[in-house]
Amino acid sequence: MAWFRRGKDAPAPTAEQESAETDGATGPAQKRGWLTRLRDGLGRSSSRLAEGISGLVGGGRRRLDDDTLEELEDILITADLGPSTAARLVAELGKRRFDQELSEAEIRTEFAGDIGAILEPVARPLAVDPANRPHVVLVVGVNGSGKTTTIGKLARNQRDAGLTVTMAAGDTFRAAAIDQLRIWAERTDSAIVARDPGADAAGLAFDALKQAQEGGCDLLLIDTAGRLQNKKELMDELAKIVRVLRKIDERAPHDVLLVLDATVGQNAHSQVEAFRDMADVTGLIVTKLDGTARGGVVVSLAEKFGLPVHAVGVGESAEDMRPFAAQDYARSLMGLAPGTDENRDGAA
Ligand SMILES: Nc1nc2c(ncn2[C@@H]2O[C@H](COP(=O)(O)OP(=O)(O)OP(=O)(O)O)[C@@H](O)[C@H]2O)c(=O)[nH]1
Ligand SMILES: [Mg+2]
Repeated sequence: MAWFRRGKDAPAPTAEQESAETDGATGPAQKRGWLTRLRDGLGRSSSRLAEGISGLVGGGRRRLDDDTLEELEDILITADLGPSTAARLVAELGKRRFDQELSEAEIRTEFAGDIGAILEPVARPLAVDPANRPHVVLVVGVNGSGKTTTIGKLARNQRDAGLTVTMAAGDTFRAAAIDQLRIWAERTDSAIVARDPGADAAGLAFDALKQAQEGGCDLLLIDTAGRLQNKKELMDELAKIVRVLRKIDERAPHDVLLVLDATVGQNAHSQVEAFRDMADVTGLIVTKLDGTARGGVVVSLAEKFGLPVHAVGVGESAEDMRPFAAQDYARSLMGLAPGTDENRDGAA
């Protein structure tokens, strides 16, 4: 089942469709529902927060005075929620519950509610519109952030939804990068457009769009080389890729996805700034949340930039990425069982 919406007005999946997804899976790993994956993936972040809060409150209750609020603010910062988001969360908690005696679980529930509210406006599944034929997605980010793997995951989901996918091996710097994409193309039964290492990336993107158009392909996913945001030449190359695509279709790329590695924590902010200026980033995908206690970074990104967060990655396999759902994320981050989340897509 698709977790990418096929169009902005596509209906949410039914409960039957959702359970069919897990029922159809084979290995034990696939059978674990998405919510379990998300909760497990955010385990490091949620234990850091839970341990911090329980260390402060103990097994009983604690009065919410200024000192307690200050300590809670520090705990939120340790999970990379960032100073401004942490201050906002604590101020809101103080407004509602100042001087009351709260248990550890109540504090986590209060924070989860406010975090969910911050995330709600940015939790938007990517809307692939097959009417664009192809819908063009340019994938950008620094070295090793998870771009190529993300393309594989997106392709898997779209193929499962019955869309045809072409991948463009726009990381022309390394032969290994082209091979890595080729493997994902084979695994997902996608077409691939590649050239020899050293070829011009913009020229390749141009050819790939032409081919995808001629072949009537639904979705074109363009991989790019990882680049440090301060290397002007490489950043200029991204702008060139966009210019060249627009010669064929002035609305392309329909999406520019910035892939961020959550393990870098607050450094993700400077990456957003640099890539947004250079390539008109339209949305974010945050990966490697399973390898870090910095899961709060998604909340601080949401608060600061307001860019759509389309999906999060909690592992290396094709099943480890789903659309971003605000309440699920907020509750998992706070180590709570899932509540209801209207934006959930493909939850098990
Ligand atoms: N644990 C975990 N690993 C991930 C995730 N996403 C990607 N990876 C791993 O991170 C490493 C880098 O991923 P790539 O997809 O190659 O990253 P990239 O951005 O394409 O890298 P460059 O092309 O070198 O810039 C690989 O070993 C992936 O398997 C994730 O969500 N969780
Ligand atoms: Mg890559």
